[in-house]
Amino acid sequence: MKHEILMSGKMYAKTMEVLDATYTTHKLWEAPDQKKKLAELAPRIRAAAAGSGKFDAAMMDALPNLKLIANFGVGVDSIDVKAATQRGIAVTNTPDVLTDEVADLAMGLVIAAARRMAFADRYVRDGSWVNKGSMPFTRRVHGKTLGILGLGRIGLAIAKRAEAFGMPILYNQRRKRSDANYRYVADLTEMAKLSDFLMVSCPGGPETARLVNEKVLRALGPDGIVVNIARGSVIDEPVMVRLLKEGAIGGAGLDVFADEPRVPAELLAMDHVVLQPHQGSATPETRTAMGQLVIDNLAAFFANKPLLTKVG
Ligand code: 8YV
Repeated sequence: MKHEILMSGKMYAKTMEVLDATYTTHKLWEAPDQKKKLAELAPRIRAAAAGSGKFDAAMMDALPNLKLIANFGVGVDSIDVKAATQRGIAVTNTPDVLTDEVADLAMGLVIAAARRMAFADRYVRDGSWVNKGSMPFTRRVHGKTLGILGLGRIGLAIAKRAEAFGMPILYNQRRKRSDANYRYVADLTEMAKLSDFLMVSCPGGPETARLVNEKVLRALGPDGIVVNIARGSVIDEPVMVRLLKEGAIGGAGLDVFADEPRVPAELLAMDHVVLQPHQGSATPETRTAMGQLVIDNLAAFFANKPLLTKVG
């Protein structure tokens, strides 16, 4: 007999196909009354696969036999991990397999924002090149200083790429790494002041909420560019929008937003920002590998084997 699992949110379609073939899956987003559905499933659900959307303490309380939440994604900020730990529920994520994919997009955003590639593309398409001549000059990337907020797996992969562009690298996080040869700057505002590009690559969640505030952004300055491939919550978004509008910061490359998929209307009208629909890990290779970790963690759980990528 197949085990039953709860799926709290959608994930990569091919991963869902495998889960559907392996388990009796209950897709919460398809239930007209989710509370009722959870109550009905409560006695039987021991494991859940989490895709987009929240997994909060109330959902955990509704599932007293839940022992595992296997998250599709490295960031677990949509799951109340503390509440899970208190209830003896393990949480797994999908680290490493997406690191290089996200780092590629991060460097792409550095270049796209500095060289205004999205604006330039529109400039060609709308006939401006023909009608107005050359477009305005943009900003240099190589040799400019990159300040990385969060030198974790993804931050390190970005640093490695930036080195190839001859960029001096600074980083800020709670603690200095003993294994990294980049300059640690203990104060984020100070790092922003020293940087041409501020790269946000730290985890989301309450601990980093609006860490990139007005003071930090003003320190980055009118020639500075902020790039975010982490979570929209890390930047004070309304403040960033205002400072971009005022020219107090020079530009932005953003893959993530505070209230996805909604993006502030003011950003849509700006030529000095490049916007992406949270696609950092979105290639078939990487999404397949992320899905495999969800599949393998669930399989390990039901086989009473150690989980592969447990958080915390
Ligand atoms: C998303 C991500 O999880 O891994 C993460 O933390 O942000 C992404 O890979 C992905 O969009 C799945 O919904």
